[in-house]
This record gives sequence, C-alpha cells and structure tokens, in this order.
Amino acid sequence: MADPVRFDVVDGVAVATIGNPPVNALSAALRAGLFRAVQRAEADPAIRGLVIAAEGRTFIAGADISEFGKPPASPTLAELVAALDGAAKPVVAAIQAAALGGGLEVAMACSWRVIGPRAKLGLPEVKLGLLPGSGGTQRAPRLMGAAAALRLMVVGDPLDAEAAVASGLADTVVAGDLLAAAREWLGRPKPKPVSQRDEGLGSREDFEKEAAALAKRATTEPQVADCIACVRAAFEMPFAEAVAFEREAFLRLLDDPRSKALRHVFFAEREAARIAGLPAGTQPRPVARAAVLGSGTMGAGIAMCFANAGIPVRVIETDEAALARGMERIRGTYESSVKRGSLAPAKRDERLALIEGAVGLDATAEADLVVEAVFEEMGLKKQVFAHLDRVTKPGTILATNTSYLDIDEMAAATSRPQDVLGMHFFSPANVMKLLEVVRGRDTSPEALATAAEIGRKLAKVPVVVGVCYGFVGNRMLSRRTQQAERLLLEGATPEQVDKALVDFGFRMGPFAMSDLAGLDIGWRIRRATGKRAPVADALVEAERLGQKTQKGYYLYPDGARTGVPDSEVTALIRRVAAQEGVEQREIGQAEILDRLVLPMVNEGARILEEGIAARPGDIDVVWLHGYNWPAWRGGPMHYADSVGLLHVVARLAEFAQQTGDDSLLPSPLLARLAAEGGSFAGLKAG
Ligand code: 3H9
Repeated sequence: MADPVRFDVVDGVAVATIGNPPVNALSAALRAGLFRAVQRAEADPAIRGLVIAAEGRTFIAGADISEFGKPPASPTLAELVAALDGAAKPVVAAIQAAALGGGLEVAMACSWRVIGPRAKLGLPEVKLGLLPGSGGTQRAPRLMGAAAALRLMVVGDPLDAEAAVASGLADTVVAGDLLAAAREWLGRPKPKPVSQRDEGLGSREDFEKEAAALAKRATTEPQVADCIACVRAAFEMPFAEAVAFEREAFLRLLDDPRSKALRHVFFAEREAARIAGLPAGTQPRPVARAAVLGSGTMGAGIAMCFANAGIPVRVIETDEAALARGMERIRGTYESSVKRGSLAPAKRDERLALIEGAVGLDATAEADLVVEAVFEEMGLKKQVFAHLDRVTKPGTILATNTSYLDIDEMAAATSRPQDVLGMHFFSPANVMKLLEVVRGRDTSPEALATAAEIGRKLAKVPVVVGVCYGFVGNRMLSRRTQQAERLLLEGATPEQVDKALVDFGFRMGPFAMSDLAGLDIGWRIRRATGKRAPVADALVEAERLGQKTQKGYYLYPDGARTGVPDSEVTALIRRVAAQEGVEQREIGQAEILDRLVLPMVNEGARILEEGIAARPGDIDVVWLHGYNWPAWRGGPMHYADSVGLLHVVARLAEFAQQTGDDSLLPSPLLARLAAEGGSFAGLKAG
C-alpha cells in the first residue's frame, strides 16, 4: 500500500502531504505517517517548521470509523495530537477542504490553521453518538470560546471558511496558493500551544446559558450531556485532567449501543448507495426534463421534488379541472412554506416556473423520465404504460410510483420493459427521504442507475429493491399492522400499543398514525383485496374515521391534534374480541413491543431470502428514511442483531404458538443464523 503521507523538504520547510483516499480518514497508517513527519521535522536542524497539507476531496474526514471497536494501534490519535501540541517547531495546517472530527483535532493542535475557500471545519462526532475524543472538547473552546464551541459540537454541522475564521477556529482564508501562504505563516513567532490558552474560553455565564439551551436535545442522546460536561471541565480542571475526562466519556460512548447503531447507519447508508450486481462502468442516462402523471397528493409532491432540484417538470392530468386543482395544491404547499419562513418568495417563484401543467399523455413526448402516480389500479396502469410506450422518446425511463402492484405486469404492456421500473416515493413525497427504486425482471442496469442517480439529485435516499407485494417497507409494515390489530383483540388498548412504539423512539404509534391518515384508506384497500381487520372495520362502520371525524381510535374533541382515550373504543374492541372468540388479557409493554417489531424482522429475513433486498443494511435504510425508525436504534435488522437472534427466534416461536398464526414462525434464514450464532451484519452482500 502506498504511504499515505508524502514528506518533502523545500527551503528549510517540511511539507507532509496526506493522500489517503477516499477521504483521508485517520487510519493507523496515516497516524503513523504524520507522527513520523513531526519527529523528522523536530529532529532535523535544517528544518524550521512543518506544513501539514492534504490532497483529495477532504483535508481529513476524522478518525477512521471502521477501526472503532478494534484494539488501538500506536500511535493513537491522542499520541499524534500530543506530539503536535508539544512540538518545539511551528506547525501549520493548510486546510484545503473539510477538516472534520479527529481531522480538526489534528489541526487545532497545530500552531496555525490557514484555510482555503472550500474548507469546512466541524466536529460532527455527535452524529455518530460520540464526542470529540482527542482533545477537541478542550481546544475548540480555547480557540472560539466555550459557548460557540459547545454549539459546534452539539449541532455537529461544520462551519464554512468565512465563519471558521470569524469564530477564531481558523487564522485566515487564502484564495490563492495555500501552500505558499502556509509557508509564509511559519515566519511568524510561534504562538503558545492552544492547550495553554485558557483565556480563550470566554465567559462561563455565556457557556452555561448555551449549555442550558442545548441540553434540551439530550433526551435520547447521551453524547450531548457528555459534550456539555467536557466543555464545562475546561473551566474547572487543568488541561491534561480535562483531556483524560473527555477520553473516558469518549470510550464510554463508543461502547454505547446507541453509538454502535449510528455507526451502522453511517455505513449502511453508504453501502445502499452502491447498487448490488450493477456491471462496472454502467452509466446513468441524462435527465433534463421529467413528467409526472397525476397531480393528487403523491403526484404533486413528486413534481415538487423535481422543481426543488432545478429540473423542469410537466405535471400531466386527464382534464383541465383536475389539472387546475393539482396546480393549486402545489402552489398552496409552496405558499405555506413561504408563510412559515422556510422558503424565500424568490425561490418559490423559481420553483413554480419549473412546473408546467398539461392535459393528456402525449405531453410526455419530450420527457427523459416519466413518473406515473395515477390510481392504484392495474388495468389503468397498463393502459397508461402502453400509451407511454407509443409517445415517449426511445430511452425514456418509465417509472411507476405504485406502492403494491406488480411492475413486471406494467412493463409487459410496453415494448421496452428494460426501461420500466418503480420509483416509490413516501408520503409526503416532498418531505420524506426514502425512494424505493424497484428493479423489475427486465429493468436494465442503465435504467436502474438513472433512477438512483436522479433520486440522489432530488435529495432522496434511493434504495434498490425487487418486485413483490408492498416491496420492502410496506411489506414489513403490514406485519406490524396485523399485530397491532391483533393485540387490541387480545386485550391491549390503542394507547398501550402506541406507547410501546413511542417509548421505543418512534414519533407516533400505529393507531395515532391511522387516525391522522384516516381509517377509510386502509378500509378501502382491505375491501379491494378481500382482507379483514375486525377492529379497524368496526370503527369505520361506526363512522370513526380518525381526526377528520374527531374520533377514531382516540377522541379529538374540538378538532384537537392529540387524541384522548375513549371508553367507547375499549367497549367496541371488547365486543369485537368476543365475536371473534379471542380471550382478552393484560399484556405488558415489553411483549407489545416484541409483538410489533419482531414479526417485521422476520419478514425482513424473508425479504433477504428472496433477494428482494440485497443487504440487511438496505432494509434498515428503508425504515430509517421511510418510516422514521429512530436512527439510534439502527433499523430493524440491526436491532435484531443487537437483541440477539436467538432471542428473536424464541420469541417468534412463542408468539406463533400463542396465537396459532404460523406466519409468525421464524423464517428459515432467521432460524439458521440464530442456530449458527450468526447475525444479519455477518451476512455477505448478495
Ligand atoms: C472522530 O473523528 C473521533 C475523534 O474525535 C476521536 C477519535 C479517538 N472513517 O460519505 P462519502 C468512507 S469520529 C472511515 O460517500 P462524501 C465512507 O464510508 C469521525 N471511512 O463521501 C465511504 O466509503 P465507501 C468524525 C469513512 O464525499 C467513503 O469514505 N468524522 C469516513 O459524500 C466516501 O464517503 C465524521 O463523522 C471515516 N471517518 O462525504 C465524518 N468518512 O466508498 C464522516 C467517510 O466504501 N464522513 N468514509 O462507501 C462524512 O461525513 C463524509 O464521508 C464526508 C465526505 C463529508 C467526509
């Protein structure tokens, strides 16, 4: 492997250039290279100072996250930082791009930070459930003041070049030759190390005010409280003691399941971006214009996604009246963003100018990508696809936003099934990040790559999945919905079921969610597919449709947004349970949670067995971005690993026996992994 640090000496100045692609993470080899560079510069009397520079898209992206949990290799980051801090000769960090986490900690241990206009300086460790663990909680406060430093590390977003200099974190922005400027700075008198600049901390009172404001974020995030404690330690302890205090907090957080889950999410999101089985060199097709069929809630939201990304889009309806309603819906949504202050009026106008209405499918002729969001009815969808096949250009991607229907059947209505796929957005489409890109039997690699690429341009998180009823997300959700209904029959109340999921970290439970969406939606789907849900059906028959009728699973007196329990619902459930012959009992919160979540994991395992998802992490990403699964729980498959697959299998077998429902029996893959002592994380990518 090439040495990640190049060492050159020119005119008495040593330059250590970092080249550790892709992001210059501080791997053991990079730490060793930098450590050697400091030693060489210190030892050679002909060298008057050292510049640390980097090549590539970042300066240093931080500690190498993939090394966490492995035995530490010397020199550790703490040792490297201490060597820089204690160097007798001056050291300049010449920061051309992002210096994050441990990367900024390295830079803060240098004498100066000279930065380019593209530089970004940040301490994003909180996003991984951690805190800066190599002196960052002590040096940042001494450079920018304790209050500002605390905000930087608790919010986790980096500062751009101008803001970094204004804050005191960096010394100067250089538009021209960064290396030359860095060399020049070496001519100045060496300042005292940042570790000795206690006067930089600023006022304790300002810090405590900021800490009180930021502490509110700390409900599920232990790292926030630790950041506050560490920065407070800067006021209360000598530097070395405070660094030891920080180290102890860092190691504790590193071992916390919440940080492990967040680190899993970091890698799963990046892995999901690589489409499994795509031939090397597959190129996405350019998409300059899009068309969206249908301007209902989904169609309008999807059209806005294109406009928000600067892509001209035609919204197509069957008649003028429907089109006028759709365009009004779009204008209304932008208008409320302007009123809330989240969108500038000029931006609204820019986006609206990119959206053009049209009547009739022939208006798709110029589109490079068409997303169909018409009614969920196969006959209609097939007609639409046959028509699109006749009027669109060769190579146009023909996508459906169906939530459940068979994409291969739609593709068969065209002469170009290789260009047909699913682009399944989640409601509200202009807000939710997930995009399930559904690969049909004949979908070409180029079409797939194009949909994923455009998804990223729309600021979505695309995950490639295969064809089946409900794809990944809704297929798993239906398992949870079944169990939620069944739990009511067995004696749990709607609020107990909802509470189990809210306590787990979801923003809302399934029944509060149904009330919000309207119970008639699920009812209509069940009618169309011949399914039953006795409690939900009985509520609809009693005209309890949710918030819109001020009663559903809960009561919403005077249009309240939060429901209150209703004894009529308890009586209704009891009656339905008796009719269904289900005996009621007390059910504890832990059992409710397992009943809701573990059948989803089981379905996830079936999805993997069938190759509908390529990797367990892809399923996790679906749940994180489509259904607000709490990130610090890592997604359903990671969660199953964290509680242990043996436990999952044993619980599922128990539930199957209790309820007589064989669909709860552990899937073969789950049973095998549990028996082998394996985990989903240990599965090889498909
Ligand atoms: C820390 O520093 C702790 C210290 O305080 C104390 C320690 C004692 N390590 O995101 P991309 C990989 S904690 C290992 O697609 P971009 C990534 O997995 C760290 N690998 O690129 C991907 O691999 P692959 C604090 C890393 O241009 C590839 O690089 N730092 C790391 O869109 C490209 O990544 C952070 O939290 C890493 N640190 O975005 C910063 N970073 O190609 C984390 C990236 O195999 N990183 N990889 O899938 C980021 O936020 C973004 O990667 C960055 C570039 C903005 C840098």
